[in-house]
Amino acid sequence: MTDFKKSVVYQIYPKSFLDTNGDGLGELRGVTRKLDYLRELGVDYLWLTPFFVSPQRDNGYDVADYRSIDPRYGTMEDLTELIREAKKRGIALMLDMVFNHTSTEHEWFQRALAGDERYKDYYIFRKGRAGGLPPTNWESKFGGSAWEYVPELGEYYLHLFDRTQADLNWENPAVRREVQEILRFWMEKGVQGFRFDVVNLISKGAFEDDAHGDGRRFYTDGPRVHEYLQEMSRETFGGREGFITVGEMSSTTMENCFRYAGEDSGELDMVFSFHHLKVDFAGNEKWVLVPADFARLKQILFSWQTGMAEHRAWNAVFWCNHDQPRVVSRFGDEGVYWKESAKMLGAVIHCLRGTPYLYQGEELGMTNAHFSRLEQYRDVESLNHFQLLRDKGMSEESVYQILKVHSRDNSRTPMQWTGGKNAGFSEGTPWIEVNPNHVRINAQSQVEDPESIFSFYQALIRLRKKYDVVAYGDFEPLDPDHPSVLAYRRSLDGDVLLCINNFHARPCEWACPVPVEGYETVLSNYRDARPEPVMRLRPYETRILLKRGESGWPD
Ligand code: TEU
Repeated sequence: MTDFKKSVVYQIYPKSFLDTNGDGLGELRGVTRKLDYLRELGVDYLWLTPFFVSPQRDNGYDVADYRSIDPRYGTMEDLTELIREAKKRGIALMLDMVFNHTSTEHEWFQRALAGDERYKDYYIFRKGRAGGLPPTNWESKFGGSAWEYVPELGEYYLHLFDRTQADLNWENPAVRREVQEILRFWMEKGVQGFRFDVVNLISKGAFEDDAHGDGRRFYTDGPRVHEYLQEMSRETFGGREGFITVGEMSSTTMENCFRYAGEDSGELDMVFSFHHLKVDFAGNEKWVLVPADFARLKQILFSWQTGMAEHRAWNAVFWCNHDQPRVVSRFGDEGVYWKESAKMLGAVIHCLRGTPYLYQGEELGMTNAHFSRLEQYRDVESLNHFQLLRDKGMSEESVYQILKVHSRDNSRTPMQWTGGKNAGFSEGTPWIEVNPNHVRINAQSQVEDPESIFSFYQALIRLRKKYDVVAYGDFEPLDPDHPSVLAYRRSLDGDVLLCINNFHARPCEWACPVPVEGYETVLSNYRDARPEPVMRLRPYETRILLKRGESGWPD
């Protein structure tokens, strides 16, 4: 069985992966068709974002029926075929479970709306305050109030996300039992893992006004969250061989993650945290233009690496997902150093202590969408914020500048398979525009090219399989205050790996704080990247150096 520490997870956004029936939307069969490509890359698990029945207000994160596949994505037979075919290739499937909220079209919510008390207690309904005010001043993550008024009931319901995503009431044991049954249902179908959407928001604390913020301090890492996760694990996947679980933790604290992903806490295998991806925000404010703060990025990554290790807890390590802009556009370079920077960013993640997650197209160096007209945007968050920023008086041009940098649509453009029509994604009209740079950036031109970004990712994945130090080694930052280099050491039983990265387009000098004798370069994005006491690092250069201990070099 694959150990999750030795594994690499590949995230698929099925809607944008491969369309096999010409309707412009990708589906499960598209994933099955590309399994050989994924095996070639070397990944172990596929995390598929939600494909359950959904009105798609938030692209499937608004689930209306947890046990059925949305016909847009295919059928149950398609899924079982995908599981079977993936298994033949040594790949297992992880499903994305959204249990903080359901779609308002879910039968439970519909019954609640009809006044059925049993189902009203599945959600969080509250009376408003005097003067027509909602129960609290909390804000939705997608903009506006987090409360929606239902005139027929004379009450508001809570929605931390879109108003069509009503928060579930985990205090109610019946809700928790429903969740467990749904998990067991999918486990019986043969899935081997779950990703839990915003799972640290499920336990709401006091319903009070937040004088200094948007309300998140009342429901983030809430009072009973650990109890709920332990119960869920115990009743379902806990202790299953080869089963992998990851929780998406929104605005979490490291102390809570010690428990969510602690070796002995019986909650989850690992966590996604996002602090390192807020280094181009102003505090928690995403809808601004702020240059990425490299020193902060390093400080956050390093503190999570060392902190989690000290507490025997495990990180999921990543740059990209369907909510994040493309990393090469964000922390790398789309121009002359496109290839070098994409490879360097890959190296940084894959040598850290944690399970690497890569998002479709990252292995090709796919870039941001550069949409410049509102019609091109699809995401509810982008559309809401366009309006909110305009209402604040910002010019259209400035709003587009911000969306181009931060919109979630950046990562949702179709996978670039070829340089041909619609990047080989669809014969029809894609639901979201294809990036015109597919003529240059595509899988077809990279798979056979030993110098490509794809080949580099393959090599990174092989490193993890070949050398235990990559998966299990201790972590230690090197020269943490250097203004352009991010470097660290991993060590295990006498084996030592150094990962040295120039994060800038300017060459720089880096004096290696450890003697370089005995090291060999196992991977780099430049030729002649030797271990030297003082390294002259070229633009976006990465050097992965390894010294073998007693076990020596394998053949
Ligand atoms: O995302 C949770 C979340 O809070 C953020 O990633 C958020 O989308 C972003 O920071 C807003 O700027 C998860 C899913 O990954 C996302 O696609 C869903 O929209 C969201 O939950 C609601 O289910």
